[in-house]
Amino acid sequence: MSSPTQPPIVWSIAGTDCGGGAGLSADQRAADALQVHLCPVVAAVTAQNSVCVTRVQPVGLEGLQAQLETLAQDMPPQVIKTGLLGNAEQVACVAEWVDRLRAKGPLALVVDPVLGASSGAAFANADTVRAYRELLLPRATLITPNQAEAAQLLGLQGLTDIPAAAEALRRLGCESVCITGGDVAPLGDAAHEPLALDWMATPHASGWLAHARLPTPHNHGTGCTFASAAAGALARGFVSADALVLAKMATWHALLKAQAAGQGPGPVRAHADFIRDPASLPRLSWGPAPVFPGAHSTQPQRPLGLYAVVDSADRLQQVLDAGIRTVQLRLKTPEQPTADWPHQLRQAIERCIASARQVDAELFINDHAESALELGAPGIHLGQEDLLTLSDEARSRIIRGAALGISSHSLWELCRASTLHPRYIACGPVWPTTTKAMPWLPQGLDNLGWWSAMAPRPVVAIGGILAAEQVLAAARSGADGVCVVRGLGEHPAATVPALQQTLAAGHTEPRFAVEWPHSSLARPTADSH
Ligand code: PXL
Repeated sequence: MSSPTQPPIVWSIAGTDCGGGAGLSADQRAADALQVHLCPVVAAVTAQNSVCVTRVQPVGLEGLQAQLETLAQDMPPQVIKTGLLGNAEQVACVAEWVDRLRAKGPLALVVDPVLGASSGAAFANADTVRAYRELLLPRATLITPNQAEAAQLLGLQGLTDIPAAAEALRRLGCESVCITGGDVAPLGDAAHEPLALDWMATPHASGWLAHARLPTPHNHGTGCTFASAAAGALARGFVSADALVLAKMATWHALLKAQAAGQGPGPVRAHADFIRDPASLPRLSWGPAPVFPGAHSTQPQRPLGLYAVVDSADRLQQVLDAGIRTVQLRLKTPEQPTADWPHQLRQAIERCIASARQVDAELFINDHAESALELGAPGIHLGQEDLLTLSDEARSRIIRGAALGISSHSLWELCRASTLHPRYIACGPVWPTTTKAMPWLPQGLDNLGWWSAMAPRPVVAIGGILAAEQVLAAARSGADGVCVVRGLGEHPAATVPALQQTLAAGHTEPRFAVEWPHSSLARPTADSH
């Protein structure tokens, strides 16, 4: 009876908390927030309240098998998430089921290695820890240990180098790792807000996921919420890096909504509203140092409007004459540059700077950051791959010297771009484009609308925008700037005025409703992960 509108299915194999805080209670709230269907498979029954755990009773293997067998016949999962598993036999049972289900189709596995309660009670003996290491980690798409659990899985007393610990865990076979920081003292000093930092290491991106730490004592179920939210996001088709961004958002928002229930720490409360709260968007560091520069220079407030990409100083002059006031100069270094190339490049940049200055247009030089800074360019546009090759020092030199525009294609790239307080964040490709070859799926108006509502800086819609209807739709999605390349035609003076009118009209019309974003990368489905 499955229909296209059926929500994705996540099995959570975990413990109950009769106090309604952690375990399957938290998992259920997180799944509801992510709008996926949760099948709560009970692996252990705990007796606990908000202050202490008094008993942990693993269910018998037959009882666990019966639940899984029954579900498999009717409700096969996109994702299995494990929480509190009661013993090594249960861990082995889950591993077997993962293999059985993967023989039939793709299945992601999220392992939250619950080795102890936040109140201090131990949940796992040495056999269980070994079973996690040998049976579940090698099958896991993503694991979400806190620092104490990561150390235990690695057989260490504690962690000194968290990124190195994440790599060591990945060498045990899990595809992605996020070592959460909720169990450690916050980083921060009098001058900086304390941060809640989680280190993520995934095939697509690594870095510190950071959020201002919320000053609440009510944090019961934070780890369960985080792992279940990540599982829900994987079930919705996001890759791990994006799933972790969504999990961080959902968890931060759940902490914001947390309330006491009992005398001890109350439960965090995941809620579907997290996806539309711009304050919930975390930051992602560019490298292994948790560097998040403060907002710096003041930036122009005017709308970016129609945004042109040009490949010569002559074309730049044409689009300025046509009335465009935001331009990117994209000069690709030839495959076999002549001896004169550096000179030509500098000359083109200098001419463009002078032309833009004359009409007070904003000019962004694509790439060639060193030359652009040296020649006093007002703006620089960089892709994330290029920014990633730079040091933190080099990135901060760029943002001190020029306005910065940054491309972004995924949730994690949006979070990374936000750390540099750019003049704008580009969201693309909105529609399929032939201008640039890339792995990203079209963002569509749903992602563009979400970016525009959530990004802390103005958003530029880019990619495949040729016609007036597209400019209108991009404006109604909330894009501040709209990039048109080929669509300006050979004679921009003939096309620009109408496009500018359309863009302005779009900004005065009611905005499209903000929808859930979709994944901008296809998740591999063929192999076991
Ligand atoms: O937060 C880990 C956790 C998981 N599952 C259950 C728990 C706890 C912590 O208290 O009680 C059932």
